[in-house]
Amino acid sequence: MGFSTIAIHAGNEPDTATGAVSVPIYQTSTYAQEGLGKHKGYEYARTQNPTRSALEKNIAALEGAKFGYAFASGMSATDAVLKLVKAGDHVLLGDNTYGGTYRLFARVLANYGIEFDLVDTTDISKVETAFKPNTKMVFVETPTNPVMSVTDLQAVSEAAHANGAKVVCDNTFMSPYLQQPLALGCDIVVHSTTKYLNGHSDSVGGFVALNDEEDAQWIQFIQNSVGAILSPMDSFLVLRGTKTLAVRMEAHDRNGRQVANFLAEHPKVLKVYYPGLVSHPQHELAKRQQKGFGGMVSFETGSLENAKKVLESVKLCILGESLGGVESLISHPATMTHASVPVEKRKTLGITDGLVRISVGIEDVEDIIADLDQALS
Ligand code: P1T
Repeated sequence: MGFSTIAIHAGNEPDTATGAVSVPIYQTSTYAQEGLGKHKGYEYARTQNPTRSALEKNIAALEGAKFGYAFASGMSATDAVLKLVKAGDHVLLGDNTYGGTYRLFARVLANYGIEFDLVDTTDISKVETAFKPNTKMVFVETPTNPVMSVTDLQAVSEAAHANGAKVVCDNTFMSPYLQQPLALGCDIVVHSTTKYLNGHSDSVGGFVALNDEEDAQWIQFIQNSVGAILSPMDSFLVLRGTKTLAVRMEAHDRNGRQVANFLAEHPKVLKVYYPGLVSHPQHELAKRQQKGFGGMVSFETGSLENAKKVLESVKLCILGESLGGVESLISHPATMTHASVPVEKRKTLGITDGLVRISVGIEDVEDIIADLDQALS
């Protein structure tokens, strides 16, 4: 079956009690049991909820995964995956990730004995030499937030497996419509469903998709034991969102390309970060690995003053954190999403004070471009 058919039907069977076509929001904390140990498979809503189960089947199917688990946020999904490693284990972390992911490693997991090193995963030779005897996991984001670096997932997976490590890919920027990490050899996919999967800027959530049964059982155990579950209402919202994922991603991709081209030719823009531009260092890899380039575009304005002018002059684009919604959002990575990354590290990655990031929405692209044009001038 094709992607959209799976998106609309996987997990979305009509309700057995009423025939409701849309999966009901099972807003309950517990379930009546017929007798001791006799129940319909649902005991307590942290452990099982039918709305969440429907979403879990849905996104797992979209990622081509056997198992999927929905969490309260992207960060809690990542945290659950990091519970596959133990104190004394070592993780290779891509040197550019969402600031919150870096913060989780540097400020939280480090306190629990999880060692990590940052590595430029766009250069496979750097990955190959970074393994240590205790390396158990490689965690990458591709394309990265916010400088859009692209990692060869197949090459990283081969290197990791040769060294006895698992590969986790944060697929938030692409969504399963534009990139399928498990098919490229990765072991685990994580998402912030807050972004494209939900797509309407009205829910915070996360997801873990994987094929290994033993790891899946542990993730499920963590989901229940720690309890950072996605609520029934949010599960419903994301399930509603994924039905239109394909059409939304096509529109984000179309608009993203046009906005990137416009910015690349603008005299006030010093540099544009977008894998769809032939000038992007991993353009050929992105063409091969992704079905499109998506709607995330970053650009360099030269200074904090210039960035501030653009960010405060836009009228249609909304100044705010997050991404992946139908509306265009504009942000300042250095002071917003990546403020927790040390300033020296930010500089080497290109996360300067002049960097502006746009999550290109699915409005009429002429209106987005006109807004950016007036803000830049
Ligand atoms: O916000 P949350 O749902 O917990 O997801 C965290 C997260 C994980 N991975 C990536 C690639 C992300 O971009 C994010 C969250 N990012 C933003 C809020 C942002 O504006 O970049």
